[in-house]
Amino acid sequence: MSDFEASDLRIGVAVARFNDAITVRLRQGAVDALARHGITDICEVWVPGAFELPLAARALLTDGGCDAVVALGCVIRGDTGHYDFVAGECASGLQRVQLDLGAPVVFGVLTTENAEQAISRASLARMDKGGEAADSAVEMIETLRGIAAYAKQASP
Ligand code: INI
Repeated sequence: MSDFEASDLRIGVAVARFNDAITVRLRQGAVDALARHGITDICEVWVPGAFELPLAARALLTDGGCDAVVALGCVIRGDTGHYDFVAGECASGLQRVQLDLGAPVVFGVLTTENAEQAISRASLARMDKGGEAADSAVEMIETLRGIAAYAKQASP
């Protein structure tokens, strides 16, 4: 972990209810990781499914005043014929929000073949993808602020 002071950040955590046995674990991993960074200002919202995450992420950045958003969801291929639409639109929507607004929106959405893979990725004791997503959000804020500081110092 770097010495970046993260404790004054406001982080949005958007969680999809679909497959909530998995997404509650992703959410716990993310909240625990944010606490390790000293972050207490967390704006948490729940949405019906992964498809709704981009709109929630956008609102958290524009209306919610968040510095970054951790978007958490779980799309399991076996569950749906429209897996590719849900997963693909979620990913491209989140990417679009972060590029349009210039603020980090982290893709903490599991896209798996089956429930076993999802359980393993969400498990705090195993892959902890929720915690990884939260760490990525903090790292990207630090990176963007570093670039802004460099640009300011480099300009005449
Ligand atoms: N949403 C998910 O988050 N994961 C899924 O696996 C999923 N499946 O299987 O369909 C899913 N569907 C709901 C979707 O995200 C929307 O909430 C719904 O279509 C309403 O817009």
